[in-house]
Amino acid sequence: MKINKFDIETFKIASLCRNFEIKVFEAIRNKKIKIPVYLSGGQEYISATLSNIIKNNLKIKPLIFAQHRCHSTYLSFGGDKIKLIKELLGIKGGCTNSMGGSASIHSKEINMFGHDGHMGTQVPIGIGACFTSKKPTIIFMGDAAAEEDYVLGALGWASTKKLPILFIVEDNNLSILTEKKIRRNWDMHDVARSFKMKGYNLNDNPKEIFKYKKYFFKEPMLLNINTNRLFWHSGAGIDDPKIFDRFKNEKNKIGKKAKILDEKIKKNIDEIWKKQLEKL
Ligand SMILES: Cc1ncc(C[n+]2csc(CCOP(=O)(O)OP(=O)(O)O)c2C)c(N)n1
Ligand SMILES: [Mg+2]
Repeated sequence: MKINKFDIETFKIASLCRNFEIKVFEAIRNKKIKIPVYLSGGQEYISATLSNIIKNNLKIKPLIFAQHRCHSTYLSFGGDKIKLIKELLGIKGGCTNSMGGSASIHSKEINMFGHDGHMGTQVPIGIGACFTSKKPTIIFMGDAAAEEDYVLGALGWASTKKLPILFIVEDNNLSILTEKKIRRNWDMHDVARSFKMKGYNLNDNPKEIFKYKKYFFKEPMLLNINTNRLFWHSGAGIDDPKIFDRFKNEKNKIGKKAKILDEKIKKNIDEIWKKQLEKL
């Protein structure tokens, strides 16, 4: 594979997210974090690729609406690492005033709106924000949240009004532990198309995601991106240690350069965490 600047930049963002989540994993195990936590490890290539395209390539600062599994979204789009650590540890100065916790990461700096805990509500709320402001907007939802009635109705409105929204379904095939095939016999990209908007089904390979860049924020579009959740739905545990890991795959593809970068990023994250943990 030919490695270019885009691959390296995306890797750097993903490495930040992965190494951060590994520290969160440890902090939950060591009982330093005492609140419910939703780890995004395994899924970080989605937000890393999108932020690299949107922030660095298109130079757009969209409104961001995410769901509960949102650490990687926040970090990828430039959220302050220390503020997130403080938020998770419950120390003063957290990104959501140390009151939102893992599931409701909020940040004025990056235009990210904290989630209210009802899965899928970020979709109608984000659509409303875009409808009134007309600002480019990115809305993330889980594959289960996509099944909520209010999500589907709101998608129709976004299509009718041709709003500049990028809908991202982070499809880890799971609603807590229930697989998609047990829950439904339809696909989200087909639903989007039935609402007369662009809808595609792809995996979290950065090269795949990049193909759709030309449509970003020109009109409503939904990308159903298949990925894998490495850790438990909530808390620190591993369901299937053999599951495909996009991050490791990309790291191996890039080779030595990725290993060096990853080490450096890991060291930096470890130091930042150490400092904050000492405050407890
Ligand atoms: C309206 C509503 N129903 C049920 C729940 C309980 N619940 C929390 S997370 C979750 C599964 C979410 O799955 P998905 O949207 O695919 O996101 P993922 O956890 O896979 O990232 C459920 C059922 C909830 N928070 N809100
Ligand atoms: Mg899911």
